[in-house]
Amino acid sequence: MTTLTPVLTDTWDAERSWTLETYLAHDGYAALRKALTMTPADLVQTVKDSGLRGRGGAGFPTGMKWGFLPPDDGKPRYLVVNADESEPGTCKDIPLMMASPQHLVEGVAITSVAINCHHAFIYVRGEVLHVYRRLLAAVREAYDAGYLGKDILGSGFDLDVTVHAGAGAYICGEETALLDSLEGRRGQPRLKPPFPAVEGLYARPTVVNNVESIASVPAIVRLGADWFASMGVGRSTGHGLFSLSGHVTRPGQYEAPLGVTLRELLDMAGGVRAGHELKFWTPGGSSTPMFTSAHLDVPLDYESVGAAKSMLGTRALQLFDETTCVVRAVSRWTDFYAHESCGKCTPCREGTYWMKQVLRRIEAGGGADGDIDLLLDLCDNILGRAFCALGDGATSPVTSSIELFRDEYQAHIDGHGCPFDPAASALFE
Ligand code: L3W
Repeated sequence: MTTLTPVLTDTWDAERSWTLETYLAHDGYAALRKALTMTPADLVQTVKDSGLRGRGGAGFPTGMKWGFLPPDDGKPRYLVVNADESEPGTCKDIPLMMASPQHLVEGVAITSVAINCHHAFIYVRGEVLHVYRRLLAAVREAYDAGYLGKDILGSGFDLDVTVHAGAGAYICGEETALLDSLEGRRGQPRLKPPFPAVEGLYARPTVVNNVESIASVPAIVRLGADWFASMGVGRSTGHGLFSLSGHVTRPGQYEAPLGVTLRELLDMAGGVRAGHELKFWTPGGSSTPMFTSAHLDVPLDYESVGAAKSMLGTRALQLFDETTCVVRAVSRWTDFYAHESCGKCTPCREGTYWMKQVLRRIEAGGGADGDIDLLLDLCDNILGRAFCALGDGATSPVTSSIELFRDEYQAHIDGHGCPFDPAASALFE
């Protein structure tokens, strides 16, 4: 039986868990002290050996990304933390930053030592003013205690950290759009390559990592790469936050080894809401193809979820029971993507708009024969043709729901309306 692995969540139940005082009482900053005795190369190797993969959705190996930085030429290089969490269902970084922001601040300091960067940025989503304020307070506490600023802990290493609030755009979670936004421009994705590791913020080498990735670094340095790599399965090492939401008895964050199954997580979360059955769920946010109750035992690691034709993404497990209309759910997600498309490329800008129109009319009872194939054709014209991952992500709920629930789409068309009572589901307006 899988049990929880409280590392990032270890202090969340403590009184004033977000303070430096609480963090220090739980081995806080022991890892930074250790890191300052190590060479940058050893630090990068430790993270490579741990097998840590980016926790922001793509699962790219973190240590390898750090290793892509060109040789140090003495000019600025930057660390940018992507704290622009906005994917529907994704809700791990914001609670982490609220409950224990010092995990992130210490991770920023250690990563900066590893890549020899002296100015790091935390780019936080604009709408979450309370998170921005908490981060500002955490960074201030760390400066006052000598963990940031000039001559950190007498090591001779200087580090400034800037917390920057965006203006509330999903596209700014795409790393290059984030960099444009941070530079003061309208956030739109840049062509890659060059990757940020080579030419990023202010055209300088830049590491962009997700909040949870960076917050995972202190424990890896303190407890060792082997400790981290002993958890998980295969190339999906370690543990992570699994966010359960929707029709579940005890929604919330469950920190568990990669490879845990939804069935095991549901055992800990009290199951699907009483008297109901699981109908569909997302393994990693709305842009990952949906699963059904047939996937309860798929190990939630990158490879197993991929083999089951989805993506682990951000481990945002949104659960929907049999009262939920899948067309309605997909229609709401598509509204989101159409609204958040930055407009830079035609397939995404026009395609998400048209998907929204077709889904809305099917849902409202005005769907025509051929509309399901029209949706699939629209997806075909977006997938692989959009400038960044937003367009591809927008097609996932549509194509996967049609594959799994085509009859339900057809029932809306044949019955000239939705057969579900939205009040019974009570998740969508
Ligand atoms: C240097 C190379 N660097 C790749 C770096 C690259 C990036 C990372 C991963 O999208 C996914 C997306 C969402 N030299 C490199 C290199 N890199 N090759 O590796 O890159 P990539 O392109 O695989 O992914 P991405 O563009 O970062 C992220 C999915 O995550 N997702 C996202 C959810 C949304 C949030 C949120 O709300 N904040 O996380 C969920 O599934 O669809 O596929 O750093 O530079 N040769």
